[in-house]
Amino acid sequence: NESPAKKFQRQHIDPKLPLSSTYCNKKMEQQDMTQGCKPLNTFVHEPLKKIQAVCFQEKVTCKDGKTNCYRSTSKMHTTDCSLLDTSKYPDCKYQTVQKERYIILACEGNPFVPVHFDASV
Ligand code: PAX
Repeated sequence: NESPAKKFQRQHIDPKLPLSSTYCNKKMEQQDMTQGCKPLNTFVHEPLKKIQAVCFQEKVTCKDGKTNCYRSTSKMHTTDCSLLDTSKYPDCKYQTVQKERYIILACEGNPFVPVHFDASV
């Protein structure tokens, strides 16, 4: 059974920068997000420790009003995978867009680690 922390790592962490425009089509499938075609998913291309450290950076309110969100103090390399409206389930097709952004994560537990990707700014 996958822990919330491991689920976050599977869905949102890939230390390697994407090298191609088909990154999201492959990576969304490999990381098991294509049963249902997840509509939007962000990968962060930074080391695990650097992403976990965000839980101890700037505290902010989450989109849903909860108070367990944290914004990174530096910009990070990210890729947004957005489901194309021409995509026909179960063949999930994504647009791949690389961005350098501040990330906002929800953190929980002991150890206090990321469990949800709230937004990027
Ligand atoms: P999730 O299901 O939203 O959260 P995600 O981040 O991969 O998954 P379980 O037990 O799995 O249900 N959790 C929280 N969620 C939200 N807000 C707070 N504060 C919070 N604290 C704890 C994973 C688990 O984290 C728990 C939550 O209960 C879940 O527990 O986004 C929908 C998805 O799209 C991604 C982020 C979400 O997937 P939205 O907009 O509805 O919040 N996503 C979204 C993204 O990857 N990139 C983006 O830019 C945006 C906007």
